[in-house]
Amino acid sequence: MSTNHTVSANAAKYLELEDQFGAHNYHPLPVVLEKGEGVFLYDVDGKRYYDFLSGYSAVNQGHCHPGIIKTLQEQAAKLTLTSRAFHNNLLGEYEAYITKYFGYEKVLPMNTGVEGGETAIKLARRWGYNVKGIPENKARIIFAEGNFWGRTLAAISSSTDPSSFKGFGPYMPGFGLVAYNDLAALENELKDTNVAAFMVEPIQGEAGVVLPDDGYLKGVRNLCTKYNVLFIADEIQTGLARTGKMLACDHEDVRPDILILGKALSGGTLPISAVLADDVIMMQIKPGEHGSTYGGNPLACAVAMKSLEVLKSEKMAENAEAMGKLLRTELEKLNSPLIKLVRGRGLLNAIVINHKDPEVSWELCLHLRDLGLLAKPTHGDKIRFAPPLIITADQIKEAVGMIAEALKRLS
Ligand code: IF1
Repeated sequence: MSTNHTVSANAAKYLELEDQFGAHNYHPLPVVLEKGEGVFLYDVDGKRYYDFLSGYSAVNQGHCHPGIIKTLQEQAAKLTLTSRAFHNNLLGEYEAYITKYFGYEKVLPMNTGVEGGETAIKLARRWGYNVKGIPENKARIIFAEGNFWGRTLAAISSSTDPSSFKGFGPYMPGFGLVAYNDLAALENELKDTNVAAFMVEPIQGEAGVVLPDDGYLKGVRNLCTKYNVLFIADEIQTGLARTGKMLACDHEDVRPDILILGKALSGGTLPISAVLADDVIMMQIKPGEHGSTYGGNPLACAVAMKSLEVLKSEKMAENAEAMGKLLRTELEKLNSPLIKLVRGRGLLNAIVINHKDPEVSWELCLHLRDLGLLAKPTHGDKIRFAPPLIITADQIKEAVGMIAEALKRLS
């Protein structure tokens, strides 16, 4: 049964505006949404969908979480931005809250995830020169092949995906690459005394939810300690309860030297990121050497504290662990010839489609849309299934029923 590739006449109006007036820097699934509530999204024609992307893990707490929205509305009516030229009554409270929450001495508040990555790299280079004694302008940062941490010129300079970096050179010097999940190769790189840090995602999201072997993170931690290299964990997508623990690093009880958070730090309401580290690293940056207009604004402080609070009070990590297990079990029980494998941790999951034609994954997502579930392929043959962490067992089962029907319609 072929899918309906088009949208309603009502929805088409919105696409035409985007097509005429917006940059064509995305290829979205043809659906036009106007309302979000919990695990559901509603399109302009009132049709309901399960959200199985969660804004790429920015909406862990569910769309328009009532407590987060209430906090947002109240603070927005009071004070939204002072700039860091002046103090405000929420920044210190938020800094104390988040540093205690994750067990670090200091936090540097930013906005987008990629700004968090840039901040972490600047901190690592500065620590490399001031503390490790790397010669000026010789600091190297190592990244894992298959990484994704954003779209800035520094971020694409570390990318192995041509669609990220091609045609945007020249690239940032002082960056190196190492195979993901390969401790021997990593040790080889870290022997270079000019290496200041190794920045890595505990699970590679964009690469298609790629999990390293058990023990990899522990190995990274030990090697970084052995060679006096900073371990930077990019938990922008894996953090904040997504993988069934508060941080993906918690699955191996490892503590990164620099922790980067973003996305769900605001429950999907506004861009908030944070870089956490101890004084020996954070105090290498002096007043006026780094920051941003909106970094640490009072609205973000209020929203971030509430977003962090509800993760714990509503036991979202525990639910992600249980519902993730159920989702993977139910998907495997389908025994679909089109599913090569199911992988994930907590509610960060993906299926690998057993078909080399990337069109098949796209078709499957169109069938899923028609059936009332939104997901999107990544890198051709993987489809990420990452619903909000408040999803229930009955909802998981209903969603898997839709996935089963969509697979049937494909074959
Ligand atoms: C888009 C991808 C995911 C991230 C990790 C840093 C950032 C991201 C591990 C930067 C952002 C987003 C970007 C977003 C889609 C989404 C994405 F498909 F682009 F690659 F999740 F896998 N570290 N990922 O995943 O954070 O600056 O975007 O706040 O449309 O570009 P950001």
